[in-house]
Amino acid sequence: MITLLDYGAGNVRSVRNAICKLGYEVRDVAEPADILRAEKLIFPGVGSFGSAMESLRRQGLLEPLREYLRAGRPYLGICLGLQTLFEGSEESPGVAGLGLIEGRIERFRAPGLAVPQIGWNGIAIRKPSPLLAGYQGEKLYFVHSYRAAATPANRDWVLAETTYGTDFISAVQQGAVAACQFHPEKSGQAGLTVLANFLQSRKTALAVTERTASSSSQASPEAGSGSGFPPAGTRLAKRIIACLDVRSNDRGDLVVTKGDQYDVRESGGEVRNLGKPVELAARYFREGADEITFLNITAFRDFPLEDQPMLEVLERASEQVFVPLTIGGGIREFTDANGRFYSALDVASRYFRAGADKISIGSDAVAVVEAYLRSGRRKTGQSSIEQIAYVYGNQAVVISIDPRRVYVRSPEEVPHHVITTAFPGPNGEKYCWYQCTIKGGREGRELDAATLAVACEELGAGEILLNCIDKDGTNSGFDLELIKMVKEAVTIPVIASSGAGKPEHFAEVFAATGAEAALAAGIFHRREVTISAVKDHLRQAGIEVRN
Ligand code: 1PR
Repeated sequence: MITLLDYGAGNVRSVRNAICKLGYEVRDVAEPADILRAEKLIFPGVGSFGSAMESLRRQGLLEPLREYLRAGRPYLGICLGLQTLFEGSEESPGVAGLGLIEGRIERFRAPGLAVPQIGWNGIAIRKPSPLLAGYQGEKLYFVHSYRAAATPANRDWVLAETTYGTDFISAVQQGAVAACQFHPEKSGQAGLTVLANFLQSRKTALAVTERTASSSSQASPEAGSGSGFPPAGTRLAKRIIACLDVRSNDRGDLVVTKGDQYDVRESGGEVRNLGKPVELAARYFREGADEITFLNITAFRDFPLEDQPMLEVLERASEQVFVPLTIGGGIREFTDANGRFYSALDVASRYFRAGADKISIGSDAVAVVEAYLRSGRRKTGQSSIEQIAYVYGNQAVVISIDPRRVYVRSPEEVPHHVITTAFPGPNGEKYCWYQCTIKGGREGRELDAATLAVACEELGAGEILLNCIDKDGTNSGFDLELIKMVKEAVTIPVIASSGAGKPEHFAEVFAATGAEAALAAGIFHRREVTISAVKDHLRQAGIEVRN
């Protein structure tokens, strides 16, 4: 029996699913005394440092948790569950942490470094531990903007370090108390092994002497850092994402479909059917996708909370898929037929509870940014982006952009972000801008993709999913000009999407634009190219990928 400390902030379903998959039962902390009754406690923190500490305090959980930790009883903190063990965080000045480990959490800061760190990175192991038994040097999944640094004062706690701009602590352990910055529940088989090691360990058996695992780093032992450890030397991988566009066909069955420039109907008028959503997601997990995205492409018409089949798809997929799941479509406020109001946060919360790790906002982001720009960039805290980022963290909010190329004769012709293009327009135009659209490309707006991306970052979005209607389904390669323009405009990670036709296109987009991830749909659904063929090619091209 495992006790899960879910203080109500968000998605702990992934952790719950992973524990169940490993054959254990989960009990929730319902009252403060449950903490001291726990045999083993898992704390998967969600949201900000301040909101996590405040929730613990409000619910009377802080003191029992401190007592549990002081007694050195079996504990596994995940992500924020590691950070809260420290004294405080730059994220929430003035808020005290649990104070078990000396040091303060600070934001990632380095020129050109995309923040949050989202994706798969290695770990350099600093001491032997049964928590990492069977670990073979695989990359693990991280998603965070803040990190702890190793110092002489906390050195004894450090179990592993990872490099992202700088070296940071990716796992800590003393006796039966352990925590990791990566998400074992989302790190594929390697992560499940770490979790199983914790679940199987006898009460205090995490403190152990023999060497159990090897380092995944290319550390050079002679170089030193302030903490006395050699450089971790790990590298973040470029992510390969499989995307499933989902909608009902004319018989009402939910299918994975795929369009050509967003047109998903065959010439006979039928919605193209490329498979069942859960089966396909499970296949991509097995085949090595680093992430899976579901886009409910007609959700702008219907209210997604009435779309039970879509929620079921997510629930069932999250029981089988142990890499991050993103879901998009219809995330906006809504009033139902009975006059009941739902905020965009309500809709997103339902998706998170059903198993999403991130949500993606398309049409509503355009409306939010139009209002934001009209107001002279005044933040109200009320928009979907701000509200969801506040509760679930910036990294949980992805903005899906559906731009279309518009040619112009000169940059002065429109009040938008115009670029010079190497692919002149039908009348020889040498310039173009990228127009944002809503409702799956059905309606163009007077807003360009770069301006939208920058405004969304200001409002708290954590990542950009950059589609391109002109390129979608063409297999002709990504729109490098578009992706480079947006990548240069923002500091959050950018996922390149639309147009992948062969492995070379992935190497090209990473080399030419610096995008953090690349997404494809058609070539994977039709089995024209496998995910492993893409990764083999990237590896040969010297681009870091997850095995
Ligand atoms: O506007 O918040 O309700 O969200 C709707 C979501 O649905 C948006 O993310 C939007 O991109 C998506 N969407 C709407 N209509 C379509 C359509 O295809 N008719 N799909 C659609 C977007 C683009 C990618 C696609 C890549 C890769 N499809 O998802 O997977 O272009 O394709 P490829 O590799 O085959 O070229 P809201």
